[in-house]
Amino acid sequence: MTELKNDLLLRALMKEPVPRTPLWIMRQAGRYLPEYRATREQAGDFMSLCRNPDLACEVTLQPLRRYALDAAILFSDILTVPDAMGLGLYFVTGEGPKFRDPLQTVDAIRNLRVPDVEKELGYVFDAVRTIRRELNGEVPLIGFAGSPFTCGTYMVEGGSSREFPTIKGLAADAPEALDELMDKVADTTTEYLNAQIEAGAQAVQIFDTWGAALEPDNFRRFSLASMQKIVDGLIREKDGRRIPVILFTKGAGPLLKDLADTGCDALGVDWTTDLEQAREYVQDKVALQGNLDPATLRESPEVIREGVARTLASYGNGPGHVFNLGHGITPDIDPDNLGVLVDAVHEMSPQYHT
Ligand code: 1CP
Repeated sequence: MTELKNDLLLRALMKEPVPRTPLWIMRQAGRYLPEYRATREQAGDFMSLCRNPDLACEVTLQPLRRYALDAAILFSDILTVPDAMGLGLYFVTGEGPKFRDPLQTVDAIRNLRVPDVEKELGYVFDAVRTIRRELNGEVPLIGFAGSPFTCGTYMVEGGSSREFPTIKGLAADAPEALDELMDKVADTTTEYLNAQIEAGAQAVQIFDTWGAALEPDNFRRFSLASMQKIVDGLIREKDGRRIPVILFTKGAGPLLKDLADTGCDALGVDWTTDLEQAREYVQDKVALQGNLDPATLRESPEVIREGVARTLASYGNGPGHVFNLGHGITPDIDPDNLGVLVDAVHEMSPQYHT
């Protein structure tokens, strides 16, 4: 294996000392970049892009050519897992992801099978191997999956949702069926992430975008418990290095306390919780990643720099911070504005690591 030239991300995720705060950006490969839109066009559509290891590698590397980022993140989607479970993922332009066969009954959940991950998702592991080879040790590669609850919302509702009527109905009327769904997706996801790690992912993040839409007790029963099951089943060391696990529940707030007790290495934090407060919640048990509001990137360079300064100051001194946005970068952002943010993190963060 090639020696890693920049391991700042892995060190920060382990709360080891670093000379400056490392950074990557959620959704760093995506529609705000003209070169991404051109490659997607070349692929034909989004899923064809995900299924083509060379083109998925190309879009993974695009943001690294523009910006001094400290990690690459695999280009794929969280919904490849439900797709592999037989639900038939497709995309409608302007409407986002949809499933041809959503899980509309308790029987459909009972009949759901844990798939052969190598067979159904081999294209993802091929992409991971291709990206690792092309990265040539410049920065680490982050693998990822969705949380079972977040994937479950799309599997049950059949697409994006704001109110989650069907899955909340299951939580109220048939909670054992929802437990069973969470278990099956957790088992599939554990195998899926372990196969990404075997293929070369050097850290993994679980995206729990919708878990905090539940009441706290239901968050713990369905979303937290299923992420705990995954954390317990993951490969945590490979080639003599720890494989850090990051959990990102959007809007977690005080639930960060519960998330810190799962045995993960780091937690993503969104902008509705100050990092100073988040540090208190987790009692320095884990590293923290975040948390500038992505809306800041629509503002002037001065406002962006102020946002970076505030975020770094909010975490304060010492190791254990990975700079990121509090959620994904949106398609309307001017790529130059992300450059302002990246330069500001490089310039302003060393003072917190003396
Ligand atoms: O038009 C296009 O090109 C498709 C847009 C797109 C992109 C660029 C989708 C469809 N997925 C992706 C890539 C993607 N999705 C990544 C790539 C790696 C990166 O650079 O970060 C990742 C990590 C995701 C994760 C993802 N997909 C999440 C969790 C994170 C989050 O942002 O909340 C969710 C909820 C999805 C579902 C999904 N896939 C695509 C869209 C537009 C959505 C969101 C739909 C919704 O809001 O309900």
